[in-house]
Amino acid sequence: MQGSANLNLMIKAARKAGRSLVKDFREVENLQVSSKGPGDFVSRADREAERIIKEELRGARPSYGWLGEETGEDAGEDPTRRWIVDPLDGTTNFLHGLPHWAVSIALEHKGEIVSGVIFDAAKDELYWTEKGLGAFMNETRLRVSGRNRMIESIFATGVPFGGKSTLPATLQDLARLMPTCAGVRRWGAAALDLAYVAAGKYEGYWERGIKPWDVAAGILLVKEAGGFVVPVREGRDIFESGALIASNAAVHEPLCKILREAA
Ligand code: LIP
Repeated sequence: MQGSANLNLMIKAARKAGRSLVKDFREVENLQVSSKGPGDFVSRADREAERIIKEELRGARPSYGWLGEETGEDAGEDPTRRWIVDPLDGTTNFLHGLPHWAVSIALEHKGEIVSGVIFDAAKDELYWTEKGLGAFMNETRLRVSGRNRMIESIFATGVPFGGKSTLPATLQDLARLMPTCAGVRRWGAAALDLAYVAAGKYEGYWERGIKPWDVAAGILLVKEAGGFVVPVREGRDIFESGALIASNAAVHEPLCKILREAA
């Protein structure tokens, strides 16, 4: 399947940043035993990955805008297009030597995500999508799962940490949802949670208090794999509210009902 020139550019940037992160990840494992831990080292690895991506993308498309987790927002001459980038989604996993993190890059055009790449470099799994073209992992086409019974379904979420205000609502979500399903996972990388919904591994994912760069590429991936992505509160903008529900078609309604009643 042939993607656009922009998609190829995004894949190139994600692979290049991924290589740099894999090299640093090996080092992180050695730093766990030091009393200071690998915190500063990981911050540098994260910033370096964003630098690499920015150099690749802005070098080729200097007029596009930019929204990156590390370097923030920069409008660009072309107000209709911007890159939305998380160079290292799953930073806490990376910091603790857990191989579950990814590079996430999306391209937005006139307010709509048109291409997305999520690269799980530790597992060499490249998720990619383009509007109207479908969703893929490496060469394999992705489809959301067909499971339609809540009690057989597995869901993923992110549980707020470090005193975030969204914790009580998430605990309510868990209390209402867990008795109805086969389990809830909290793996710590939103981009991969969405990729796993697209790949039919999870039936759904939701999170409150999430940032655009964590989910921009994954939202399109789920939609292009035949799933649904909606804000937790109807009518809200996902990026502004930072709260979303993504799922296969079959459990979409019961999942939304539970999560919308919780808070
Ligand atoms: C993290 C997410 C994680 C979520 C955290 C955080 P980071 O992104 O992917 O799943 O629960 O709130 O946003 O900070 O590792 O890029």
